[in-house]
Amino acid sequence: MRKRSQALCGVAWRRKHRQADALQVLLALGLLWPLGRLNVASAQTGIATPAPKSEIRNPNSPHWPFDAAEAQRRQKEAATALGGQTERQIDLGGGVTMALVLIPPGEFVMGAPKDESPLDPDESPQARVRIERPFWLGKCEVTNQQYRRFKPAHNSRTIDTYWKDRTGPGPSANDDLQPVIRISWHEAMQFCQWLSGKAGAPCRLPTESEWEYACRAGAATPFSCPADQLSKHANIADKSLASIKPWAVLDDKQSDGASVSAQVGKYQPNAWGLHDMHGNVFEWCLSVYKPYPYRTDDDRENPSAAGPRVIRGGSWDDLPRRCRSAFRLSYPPDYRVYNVGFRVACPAP
Ligand SMILES: [Ca+2]
Ligand SMILES: [Ca+2]
Repeated sequence: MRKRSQALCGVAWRRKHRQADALQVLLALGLLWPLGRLNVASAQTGIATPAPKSEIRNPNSPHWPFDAAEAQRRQKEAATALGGQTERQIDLGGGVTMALVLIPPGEFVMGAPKDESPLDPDESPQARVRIERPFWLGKCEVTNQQYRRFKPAHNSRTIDTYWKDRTGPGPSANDDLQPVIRISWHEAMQFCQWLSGKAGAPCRLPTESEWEYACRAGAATPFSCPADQLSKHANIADKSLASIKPWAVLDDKQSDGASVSAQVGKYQPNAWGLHDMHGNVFEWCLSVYKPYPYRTDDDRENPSAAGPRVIRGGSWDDLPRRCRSAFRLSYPPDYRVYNVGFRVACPAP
């Protein structure tokens, strides 16, 4: 049973990657010009904010990795330098707020080391990436309630269940405190543009490097927590999933108590106070999906560049390997996906 599950997982993973690979080939051949035109159009409407430059050097760093105590020391030091706290709230109106935490500047080694197991081919070679400036990042994924302050009619719907003895709507994904899903990359960027007016600063999606740096919080290991404690830190495809998908590929050693997306912030945070970076829902990043080593001089952090956009972190429907800090996947920016949401980033003053 376990072997069969692993085999099925491999098939599913390859299927999704074939999709991305095929898309890249079509883009390279210039056969998907409407997709590129969509991106240009979004730039013309001014919804995007340019990402900061990251410096890339050799894939080793004397400042990396660091432990949780050092992560918190650096975070407090950055907050003190800005004359404030490590956490702030944005008022979205209607009694709804959004919490952001301060991510200190620093450098890290991005991607998976060759001895990480499991490992996917697009996670290496690694690169040394420097985050030059502190930035604010959503403490949690954006919720349905928060997103509906921007688009009141949005409905994340249900996770429908269809099999031999059951057809119809399954568990809700539309509760106020569940993460918003079924929103495209363009819509996530439009939310960030709307949020900029509330925050008094230009908000956007995190770049892929910012996302991984924040997710790791100093840890060079597959997860920011010990692998044997993952179910305390993340909602993944644990044995709960069998209640809605009897055929599901799941990890029956994990027991996180949630069959679909959970209310944000229910699981333990990483050292910088970020919840659900591993699991719950995948998260759109600003960056175009391109091969490693990660670099910033090839337009991948350009919000108006064409190409599929990166998603990170895995979801309630994914095995631990897809919830790792280094795991990468992508979708075209106009896709609305049942297990993909986002969190926001704002530059610190
Ligand atoms: Ca779960
Ligand atoms: Ca997540």
